[in-house]
This record gives sequence, structure tokens and C-alpha cells, in this order.
Amino acid sequence: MSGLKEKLSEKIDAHRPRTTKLLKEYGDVKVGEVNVQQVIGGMRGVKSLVTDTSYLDPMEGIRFRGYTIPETLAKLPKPEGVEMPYVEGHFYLLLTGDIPTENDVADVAQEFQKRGEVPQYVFDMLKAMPADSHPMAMFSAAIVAMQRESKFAKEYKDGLDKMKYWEPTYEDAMDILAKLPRVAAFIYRLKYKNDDQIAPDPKLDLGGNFAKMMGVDKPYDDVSRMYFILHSDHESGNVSAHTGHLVASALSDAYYAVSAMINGLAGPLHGLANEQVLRWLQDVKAKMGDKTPSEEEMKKFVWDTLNSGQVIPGYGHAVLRKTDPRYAAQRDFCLKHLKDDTLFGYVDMLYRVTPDILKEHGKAKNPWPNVDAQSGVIQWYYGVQEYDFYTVLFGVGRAIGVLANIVWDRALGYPIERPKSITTDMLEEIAGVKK
Ligand code: CMX
Repeated sequence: MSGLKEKLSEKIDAHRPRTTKLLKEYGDVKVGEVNVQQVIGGMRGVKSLVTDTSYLDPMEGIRFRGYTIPETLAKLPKPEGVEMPYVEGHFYLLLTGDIPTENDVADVAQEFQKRGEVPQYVFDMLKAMPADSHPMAMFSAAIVAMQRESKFAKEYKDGLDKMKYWEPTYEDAMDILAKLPRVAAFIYRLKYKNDDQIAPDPKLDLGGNFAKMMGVDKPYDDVSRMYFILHSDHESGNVSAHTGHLVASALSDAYYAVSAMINGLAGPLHGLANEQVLRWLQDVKAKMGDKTPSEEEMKKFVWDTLNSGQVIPGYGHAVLRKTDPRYAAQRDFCLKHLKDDTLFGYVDMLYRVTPDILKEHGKAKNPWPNVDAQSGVIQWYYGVQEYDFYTVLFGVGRAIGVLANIVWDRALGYPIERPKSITTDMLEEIAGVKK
């Protein structure tokens, strides 16, 4: 058994009695109330999920297993001579709650190396898809095509004790995570680089290998580590994480669940916003010719978008009520590495003008930027300028958190998810609407 699986097994044994006790002895305790606005309004703020891998405070932002982003980046082990930690170590942290040692990270990296090979039929299928397929559709299709590899599905069919569900789920999670960077890089090179594929290097860590397979030089390895870590987990109510959890709750295996969560991430109000931001910025750039817009001109672009009934991509959030610390972490990176870049200048100017405009506009509850406002500009700077690919990068990262959660869902025996719906008539009756 790998060190990670052994550690996880101990953690699961220690955690299970807590969930059992809550259910058995405190099952009737009220957690909150639900009002009409929440029932109609996308369940905003309804506390109805349990997730231990991360917690999102509206004012502070995300904490991964109790650690803020700066703490996470500082505490996790790093490859020599780089700024960003091993993605492998971050997965270890999300799964176990512990900061891994160098040896723990090496163990996970070795596991990923062993499991990384992607079946040829996946590549054949991707090549057979129409050339104008969206990379997110290709990514989702590739993952679900691999479902036949699921160890959980096989063991379940053969008869599996519920207490052991988590074990083949963990195996599936490790297999999927090992393969995703290869699938993502393959899609990139197939779609935009004439299918000129670059083989992985078994000596490299996940971030380093991804940069190699993408064909992008340093510090893109560090950009990749940062991306995958920052996008990994945002508690579990967001569309992608929730979809992954929901689908897995039917005991659909992790391949089905991750493919489904990718589909949710592909929406413009969620992960696709990083593509939309670049599209929006490029549009501004094209309209300006070679000129950098003044703040007044930038304000007009923002107002024009709002007045035409569209959202400003990269701004607003369902939970956050301040600048997203994932935005801040990427901004710090930009200030260090691409301070004088034109596009970064645009992003920075947007940051100066947009929150006040959104406040004046009066609709968005959160006028501040989210993770997607800053992420595309970094990719663009390092040469990955095909912005319809950006959400795939989000997807590789998000799979880390979603898979860690699914393993725990199975370990703690969470049931099939099934909230109750009511009709508008019933809601009117509950609300006492006079007709
Ligand atoms: N620009 C213009 N209007 C916005 C806005 C924005 N950036 N953010 C919110 N609003 C509007 C909403 O569309 C809504 O309008 P209506 O009353 O006409 O329906 C109103 O403000 C209230 O919305 P809210 O309660 O503040 O926000 P929600 O929780 O409903 O939605 C989000 C959150 C992220 C979907 C929304 O802020 C948005 O559309 N942002 C732009 C897209 C984006 O950046 N998405 C990425 C989020 C991060 C991620 O998941 O990757």
C-alpha cells in the first residue's frame, strides 16, 4: 500500500465515528433555515453540504484544510529552485489534512508516474472529434471514455462491502489525476500545434511534466503548479464541485463524476469566465488599435458591456464579498514576472475602474474580481494564447479537489443526494401569497 493510502486509511478510521455520532445523536439539530429567496435563487447560502478539504469565508476567501493561500504556498514542499510547490503535495494535503514531507511527495509523484499512461483509444477518439470541438467537450469526452478503466465500477459489480467503497475510489482518483495533465496537453497540441505531441518525462513532477508536454519553457512549470493548486478546491457548493459530488452520490464512479464536473465548469458563469475575460480584453485591444485605453475609455467599455445586458466576466461571486485571494495570488505573480505587459496593464486598469462601476450599476452583490479575471493574462504572456483552452487548465486543477472529496464521500458513506422540490403553487401557499 502506498504511504498516502495508508495515511488516508488511518484518517478515515479516525473520522468515521465523528460522522456517525453527529447522525445518531444530533441528527435533529437545526443547522439553518431556508427562505423563499434561497429556494428560487439557486440555494445561495443554504448550508447543506459537508466538505473538509476546504472552506470559503466570504471576507477571507479560501482555506485549504485550514491554510490560507499564502500559508499553503509557503508550507508545501517545492521542487528545487522554483517558487511554487508540488501539486502532488497539495493533493496529499487536501486528502489527508496534513502537510506532506518531501518523502510523502516523492511517493505520490511515483504513484502518478506509474499510472500516467493514457490508453491509445482516448487519443484516437479525440482525433476523430470535429476539429472545431470545444476543448472542454474534448476533455470531458476523454475522461468519460476512460470509464471502462474504473476499478470502483469493476469491484462494485463483483460485490463490494460499503466500508471498502473508498479504496477503489481512491485508486480511480489516483489514476485519473495521473492521466489528466497528459490528456489536457494532448488536446492542446492536437488542436493548436498540428498534433505535434511531446512525450512526458518520467523524472519530472506533475507541473514540470505538464509544461514539457505543452511545449512551453520555464517558468511555465511554475505557472502550472500555481494554476492547479489555486483552482483545486473552493469548498463544495460551486457548480463543478457540487456536480462531481452529486453524480458520485449515485455511486457513479469517479470517471463519470469528473467528466460531469468538467461539463459544469464549462459554463460562462463558472470556469469558462477565464476564456471570456481574455475574449473581452482582446476585443478592447482590437477596438483601441495600438493605443492603451485611458481610464475613462476603459470605464466606457465596462459600461457598454453592462448596458448591453451582459456580465463583466471575472467579476462577482456567489459567496465571496471581497477580492478573491486567488486573484490576489496571481496578481502578485504578475507584478513579479510580467509587470510591464500590456495586457496585464489592461487587467490592472480594470481592477481600478470596475468595482466602482459595478457598485454604481447596483446589481452585483460582489463588485470585486474573482479567480478568472487574472488567470488568462498569465497564460497569454507565456505563449498559450488559444484562450478557449483556458478552462481545461481550470479543470485539471479542479479535479484535484473534486476527487479528494469523492474519496471522502465514499469513506464516510454519504448517501445519494436528493433534495426536495416543490411547485410554485406550494411556494405561494407557504409564503401566504394573496391571490
Ligand atoms: N457583471 C454584471 N452583472 C453582474 C455581475 C457581473 N460581473 N455579477 C453579478 N451580476 C448581476 C447578476 O447577473 C444578477 O443580475 P440579475 O439580478 O439581473 O439576475 C445580479 O448581479 C445579482 O447577482 P449576484 O447575487 O451578485 O451574483 P450570483 O451569485 O447570482 O452570481 C456570478 C455569481 C459569479 C455567476 C456572477 O457574479 C457573474 O455572472 N459574474 C461574471 C461571470 C464570472 O466571472 N464567473 C466566474 C465566477 C468564478 C468561477 O466560478 O470561476
